[in-house]
Amino acid sequence: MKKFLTLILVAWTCNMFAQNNVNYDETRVPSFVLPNLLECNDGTIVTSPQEWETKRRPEILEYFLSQEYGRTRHDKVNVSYKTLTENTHALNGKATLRQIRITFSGAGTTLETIAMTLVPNQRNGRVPVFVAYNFKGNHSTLTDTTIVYSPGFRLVKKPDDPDWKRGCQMNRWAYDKIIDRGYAVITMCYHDIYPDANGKEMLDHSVCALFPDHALNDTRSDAWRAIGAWAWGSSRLVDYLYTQDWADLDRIAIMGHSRQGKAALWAGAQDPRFRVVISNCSGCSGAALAKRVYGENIGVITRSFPWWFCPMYSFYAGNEAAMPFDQHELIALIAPRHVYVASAAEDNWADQKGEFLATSYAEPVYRLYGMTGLNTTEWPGLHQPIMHDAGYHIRAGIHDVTDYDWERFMDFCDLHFPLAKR
Ligand code: GTR
Repeated sequence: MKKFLTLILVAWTCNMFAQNNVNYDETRVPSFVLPNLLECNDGTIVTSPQEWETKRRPEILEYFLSQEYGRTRHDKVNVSYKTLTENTHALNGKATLRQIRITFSGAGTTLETIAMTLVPNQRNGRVPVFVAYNFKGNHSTLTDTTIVYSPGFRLVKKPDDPDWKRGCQMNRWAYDKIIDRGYAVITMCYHDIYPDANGKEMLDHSVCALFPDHALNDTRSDAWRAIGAWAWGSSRLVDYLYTQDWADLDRIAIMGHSRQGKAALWAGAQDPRFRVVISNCSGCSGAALAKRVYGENIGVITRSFPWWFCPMYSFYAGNEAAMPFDQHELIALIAPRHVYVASAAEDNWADQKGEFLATSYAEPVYRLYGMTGLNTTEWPGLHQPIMHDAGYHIRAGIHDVTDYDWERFMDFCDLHFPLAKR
């Protein structure tokens, strides 16, 4: 009996080791065949945008809904907005900063979040907008003492956490540059939508609780979780923009970094109001191809962050070869709208090459629309952005959002956004 137990323990440890084993060696990337974007499950080949939209695209969307991020809920939730503050002299008089309390209610639950907008004062008509979550609260993006702490923050941060410091993540928010180029920003702390930690308490404090049967839903293999909820939340920010006379509804971009890069792609795949979708260092389960199993892999991510994905996704832990879909298909769901993927040279964990290849392999769908994706399978060198209907860059440095990234994102939006409406 003792021997048997030891054997089980050894087998379990080996399995855990195999799953935790992270590969950084390009020569050990397994050979794999990606599912053909244009081949329907019944074997027919799509040859027109119409066939793509009515037949193949829904099949691919269904994979992501049922096997990776879970099913987005569409039941009606009541929403109200209250402007808490308005400062017309923000950023040395260049911008107007507003804080808006958004109250959601549904299924007997109420949830409050706080959005913050920065709108250029010098403008001629409506302005383009970046929708982008922050990680550490609205207060982390500026030192302004009037900024209210994001309500979800207290659930995940102890009172002595350094992240309570105002402006603690200002480096990620090139507000001056963004405003100077005529763009507005709407941001919100992602913890307000789904506090980013494990456990039932977090689920209960998330927007998932606004929907009937959320506890029951919890156990279904396709139950949505944090990434699905964050994607839903960014669409709610777009709903708010639709009530504002300064926002140009034809020029809305979403930008997400890392775990929010994953959520941004998922939001962009589902909500056509995002005309440009930007993923920065999104890595595993974002822009990177899963079947390369390079850097972070499904085994590692589903064990570290089980609350991000629907339960079904962990079936592919150490088993990427069995996936009937891959992340290039998530990117292709965004076409014919524009997608931009960015990598950082020191971010091997996110598999930069896999991020590039997935973007590149979305090409056939752009071609269906008579558009041009990256138009190359050759990975560019540092600081050589590719900007067609899809775009990509890799810059020097670590996993982060830098001014260089924002500048390229704005170049890409300038290229694709229609001229301003007056
Ligand atoms: C890491 C995680 C990545 C990425 C990153 C982030 O710990 O493994 O998938 O999401 O966090 O969000 O910064």
